[in-house]
Amino acid sequence: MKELQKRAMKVLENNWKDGFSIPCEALYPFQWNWDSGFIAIGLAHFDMEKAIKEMETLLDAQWENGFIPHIIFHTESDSYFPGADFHCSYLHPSAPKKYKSTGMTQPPVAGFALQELYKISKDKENILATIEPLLNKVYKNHEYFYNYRDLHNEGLVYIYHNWESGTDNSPLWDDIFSTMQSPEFTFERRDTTHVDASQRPSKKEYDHYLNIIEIAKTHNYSDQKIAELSPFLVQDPLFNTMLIKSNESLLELYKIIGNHEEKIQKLEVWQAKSIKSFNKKLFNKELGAYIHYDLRNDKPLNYVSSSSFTPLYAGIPTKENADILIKTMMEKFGKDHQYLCASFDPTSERYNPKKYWRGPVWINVNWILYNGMKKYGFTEISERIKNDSVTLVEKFGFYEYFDARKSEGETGYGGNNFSWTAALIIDMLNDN
Ligand code: 9WN
Repeated sequence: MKELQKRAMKVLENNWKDGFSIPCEALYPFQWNWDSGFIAIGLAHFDMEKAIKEMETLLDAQWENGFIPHIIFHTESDSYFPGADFHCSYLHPSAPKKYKSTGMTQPPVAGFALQELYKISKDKENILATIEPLLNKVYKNHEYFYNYRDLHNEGLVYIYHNWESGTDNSPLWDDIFSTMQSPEFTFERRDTTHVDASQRPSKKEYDHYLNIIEIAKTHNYSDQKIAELSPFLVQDPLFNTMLIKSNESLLELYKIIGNHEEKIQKLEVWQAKSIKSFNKKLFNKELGAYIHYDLRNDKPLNYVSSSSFTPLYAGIPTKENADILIKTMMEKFGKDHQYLCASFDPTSERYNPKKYWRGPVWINVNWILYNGMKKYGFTEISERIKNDSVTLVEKFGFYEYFDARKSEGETGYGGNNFSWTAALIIDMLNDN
């Protein structure tokens, strides 16, 4: 076994907290939704029991209406803001009494994460029996999305907060925040006590983040009211790709298990509608990339980010558009002096190579792109993205994010000993 894999396993072992993993010490001391899915994939390579437990714990926090929160506050900790007392998920009538959580979600990775567990497992029969009840919860979650988050019944679901995107302070959101008059909140940041402020969002941005939550809380996190009133309402290609890929995983697994005809039919209808609208509404030919759509202000957000290429992972683009995507990526993000793949267009004025989602490379997005490129047969580039990911981690450690400029990189950024970085490096090292 490679030395790097051993080190990655150690990171995951240290971040395991009795039933779930934290993304990293101090900076993120609770369970995060999409982190858990990625972490479970890494755990599955050496401890399937923990991988399953990670998913069970996440899905146990599901609400009665199918919603799965973005953070589950299993323990008390004051090293993170905003905590359970700010989010007040209990305001929503469907929230369980058992857990404190946020009232927002994150990209729905649970479906494909469970399929990865199935693929990695050596005992196919047993794992299917174990994950079947979990798949049913994921199905219920997708039902929630299509029932409550698909405003125009077009198969594209919205997010109502930038934290739901997972790409929290992307320059994409600048346009939306400029339409908001958020009050100045008084609060104590915790993230900047763990990480240099130059690598984190600004106070002004946090005011917007808190403002959107306050609006949702005023209406007890009602989906209907949020759709009506939230200043942030976006159809995000990364988020919808995760949903479509997870639909596909549910379909494939239900077909193997058998006796799920009704669900299969529903999934096929969702899938066809989603993919059609996705290509029609979110592909921008001039930019050669998928873009985000601002539903609140009814306009496309015409920027290229690493999210623009993720639809490859769910087989959404035609072969022709896949070629266009790769061309755009290589021209803007893939020069010899760059590691793939910066999180935002390096040729844009808004690009900041050190700040969080405004430019740095993230290993979870690289993993999504790696698998997407492989699917379409872009072997050379998929190998490059895998090698770039491994090189960054070997050089700097298991950081949360990295500088895409080869000449500038002296260290990784954000949290260190970061779980999904470790987990997905393990998965890529084991994929030949
Ligand atoms: C808010 C945990 C999470 C990731 C997100 C990443 C960051 C949180 C924060 O950390 O967001 O959810 O406080 O900055 O942006 O993608 O899930 O690792």
